Amino acid sequence: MPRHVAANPYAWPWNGDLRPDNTALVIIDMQTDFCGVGGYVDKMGYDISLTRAPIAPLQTLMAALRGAGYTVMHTREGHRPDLSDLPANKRWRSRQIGTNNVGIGDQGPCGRILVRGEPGWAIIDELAPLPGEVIIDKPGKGSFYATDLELVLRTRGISNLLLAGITTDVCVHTTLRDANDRGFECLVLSDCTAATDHGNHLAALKMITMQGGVFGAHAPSTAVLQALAGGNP
Ligand code: C5J
Repeated sequence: MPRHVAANPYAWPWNGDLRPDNTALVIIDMQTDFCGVGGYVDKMGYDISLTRAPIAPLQTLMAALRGAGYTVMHTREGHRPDLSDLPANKRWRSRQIGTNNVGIGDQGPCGRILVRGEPGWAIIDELAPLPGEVIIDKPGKGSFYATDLELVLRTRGISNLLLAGITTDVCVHTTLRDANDRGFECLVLSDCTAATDHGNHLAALKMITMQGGVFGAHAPSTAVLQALAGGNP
């Protein structure tokens, strides 16, 4: 019996094959550095109420998906403490915005910015991974680059990805595009993602809808909950 999520621009997934054992929720970079007080995004001067907006809907969705036996995975953007995996241009650019020439790898209110093991790099308590859930540590914006994400997904037989987290226009979109090119069927969750600029969030969602769903589809988390409850055959 096929099962779909009511999504834009098509009922997702394309083949109606939505099951707990072939579908994963991937929550991207819900770290203090991106959505916490004193973190990297806050330090750059952006409004963290935008990047915190996905927290509440994600809590509801995570509970439902975990309860139904779906895989829940997490990513963290961050660099080795010796910064040997931090490209010089990434560090330089990150120092151009905000105050005091402070950027990635430098000391901030939450420890060294986007450095593995520091307080700001941690996933926020509200969305803490459960024991046993996969966490992917990534040095770049995409979740596939220099990680074992693809191997983990293929090993588990996962073909459908529900993408959530921040930011819609950067790490979520890079992951979406890379996943799509690898043949994964992707749904971006419009209320469980956010950007540092709301216009960018909306534009990033709109891009997905071009060419019949060039990267997949998007939908609010309520549509996923409805599908789990048995709606939308
Ligand atoms: C950024 C991310 N925006 N997680 N990272 O630098 O989107």
